[in-house]
Amino acid sequence: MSQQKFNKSRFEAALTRQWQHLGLSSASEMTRHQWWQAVSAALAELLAAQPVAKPGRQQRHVNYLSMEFLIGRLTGNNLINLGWYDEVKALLAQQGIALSDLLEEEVDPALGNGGLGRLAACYLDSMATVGQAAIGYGLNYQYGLFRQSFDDGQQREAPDDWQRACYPWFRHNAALDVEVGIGGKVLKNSDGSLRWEPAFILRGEAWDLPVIGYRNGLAQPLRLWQATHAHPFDLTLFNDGKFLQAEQQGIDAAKLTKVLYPNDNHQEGKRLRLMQQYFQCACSVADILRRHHQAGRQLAELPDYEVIQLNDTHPTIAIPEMLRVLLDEHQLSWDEAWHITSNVFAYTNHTLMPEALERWDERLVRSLLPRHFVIIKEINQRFKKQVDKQWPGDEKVWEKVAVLYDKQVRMANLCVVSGFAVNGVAALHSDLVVKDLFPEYHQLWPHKFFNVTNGITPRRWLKQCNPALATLIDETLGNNDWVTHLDALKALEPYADDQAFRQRYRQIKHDNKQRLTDYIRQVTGIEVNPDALFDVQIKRLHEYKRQHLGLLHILHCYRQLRDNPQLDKVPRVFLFGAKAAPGYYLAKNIIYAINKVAQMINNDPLIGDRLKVVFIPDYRITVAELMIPAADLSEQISTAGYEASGTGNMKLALNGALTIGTLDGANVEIAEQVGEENIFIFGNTVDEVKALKAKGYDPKKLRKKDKHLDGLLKELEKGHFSHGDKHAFDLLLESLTKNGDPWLVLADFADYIAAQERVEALWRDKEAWTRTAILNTARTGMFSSDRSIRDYQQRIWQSKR
Ligand code: GL9
Repeated sequence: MSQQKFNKSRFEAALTRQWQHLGLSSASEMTRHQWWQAVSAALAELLAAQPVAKPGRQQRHVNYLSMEFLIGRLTGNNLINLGWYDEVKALLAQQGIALSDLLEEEVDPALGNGGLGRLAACYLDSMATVGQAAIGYGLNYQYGLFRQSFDDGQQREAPDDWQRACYPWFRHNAALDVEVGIGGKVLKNSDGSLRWEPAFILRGEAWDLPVIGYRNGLAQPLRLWQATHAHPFDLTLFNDGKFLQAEQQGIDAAKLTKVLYPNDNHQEGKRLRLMQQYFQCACSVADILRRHHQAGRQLAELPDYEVIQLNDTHPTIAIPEMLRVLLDEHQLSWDEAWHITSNVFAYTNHTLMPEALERWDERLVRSLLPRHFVIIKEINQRFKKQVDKQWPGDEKVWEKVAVLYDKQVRMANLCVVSGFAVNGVAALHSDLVVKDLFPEYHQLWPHKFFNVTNGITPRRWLKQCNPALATLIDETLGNNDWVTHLDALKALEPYADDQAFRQRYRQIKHDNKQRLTDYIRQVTGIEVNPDALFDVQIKRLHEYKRQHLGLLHILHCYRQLRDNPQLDKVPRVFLFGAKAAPGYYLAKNIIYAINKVAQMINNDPLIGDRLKVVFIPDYRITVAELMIPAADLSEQISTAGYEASGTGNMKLALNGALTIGTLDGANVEIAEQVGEENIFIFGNTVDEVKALKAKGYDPKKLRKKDKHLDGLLKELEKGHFSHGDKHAFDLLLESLTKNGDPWLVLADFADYIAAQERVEALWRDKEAWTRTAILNTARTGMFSSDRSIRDYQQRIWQSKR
């Protein structure tokens, strides 16, 4: 496939239809927002004619099931992938409209929480680009992730009504509507087989967004299901004059896809969430089977043509749903249905944290999905026989591997038992999945386990967000092969030693920092100096990610300058971007602490420009696109063993930020790629963390020994940053001391400070710093999500089963 040419007159005609539709008499009457709408809708219309990727021979079609797709703004990205950006820009310029202004009108579709949802979006981009036929299946939430603001430093949440009803990239195709049952009971047929009689029927509407391959003429759907009631009006009630009641059921159905749950690495266990999961899975399974039948294929052939990749355990209920449809609606035998199902599903694990591993109360599952519960019990019983053979009478093993245990359904176990592949998301993480999480399963089925290291799309995360650097690379290498073959950046290595190149590279970083400086002024009123070192920590707020370790370092720097005002210290701007789940009070307390410390430092005349701390509100994809190209230092400081991969770490390194980080997740592979001398590694390793915990780690002892650290904590305790309020940071401080410092913040503090000193030393040598930054860009090509997708193809999707 090759790029589709931009057809000016067709585009103009489509654009004209848009403003005519608005009842206007000329394009010039449109507001800027209407311009964005009209341009996007016109493009969407032209795109409807794009072909979808056809699976190659021997290639299975991929169904990527995810509760989250954090896609970010689409219009600019789609223009770049289409290769039409410059033409549309020129055409609009003739009308006095700046394309870049118009693109600012788009509200981010924030249909995800963080890394996991963004990964799904990068994978869709890469599948379309490498020609892997695929559909992304998710939910069309009315409210995306909440909007964040700060009120005297405290996080406030507001609903994110992103106006999905008039989002111009959507296409709704009523022919794809699906009916989904819920609740009710299981009945026995005369032949002894079972049948589910649901209490309610919902309707799932398919809302498609186009995912456009990079200049290859391909577009394929991201299909987001939206719930409505199958019969929005109860006509009997209506005819009885009970108008309000008549609409009642419709209102309940709409609740289902109203809001995205805002948790990160944490399960809440809410009934509505399980309903969302089931709704998403039932719609998707029905759609997959509909396409399969439409292609004239037999059910038994499903595994030859389709693979269903589960993005974490959130869509696990698709497994019993597939079995239910095959057994009850197609009358297959258990063995036939099992053979099909167990060769179709593959599962990606994204976390080892126990509180994130989903378990559902048996009673809840039974009440919402009685037939599925019977099926899960059957899977469990059959699996028990297998376990009994391998470990006769060993209750300890069974307790670990059972799908159903203690009146709970364990979704990860259901995935491993019922799927043909399980993968972790970085080399270290995949090792831990086998060794710590699923050792017994690995013993049973070693062939099921894989690693696929995460990746990021270079289209959005370099070409789009850092156009100046992209152009420099194009010019230097004499081509733009890197956009689809990121390994080609290797050829930049020699330029690390070229002073003129370094000068240009540094200037681009500086310009990006200036752009961010302007944004910071606009949203926070804080003035920062673009010549300072921009030290960036952007990710969800979570204890294991240790934003509070970053905070301790800030306190350390502040102390240094107060103790010695003449100290020649590298000027730094500490930049944070992070949302805390609304119910995660400790995380919110960390935000509050950072903001209060920021207020004091930013207003301390003694400090001036030498230290600034900025917590940028409402961190989201669009803000990441501004911050990443402007970062000098990338903070990746999680407790080793807890960050499964990280993907921000990859984006930052690719854009020339140096990493300060622990040997965790993909940091390990980043260090391998860029070389130990081009990264700042510190802290306890996974094995050291385990050993420390095993021997009974006591932060209080550590604090007693380290007077300096003790002094920093005391300042927080005494209300120095909180107008004398000694309890302002209780949650944070209790976790660090009284509650045993579960994330080993104090244990890594000294080594972290030492690593930060190495950062300062290198920063003082501008040329050496830039050289290292260039090597980071040149050597992070393997973190392209195109590579990840090829790994999935080779190791999982297309492998012989
Ligand atoms: C996560 C991991 O925590 C990250 O380390 C990983 O990079 C991503 C993608 O594989 O998955 N798992 C998880 O639950 N989240 C992740 O980011 N959380 C969110 O998406 C908020």
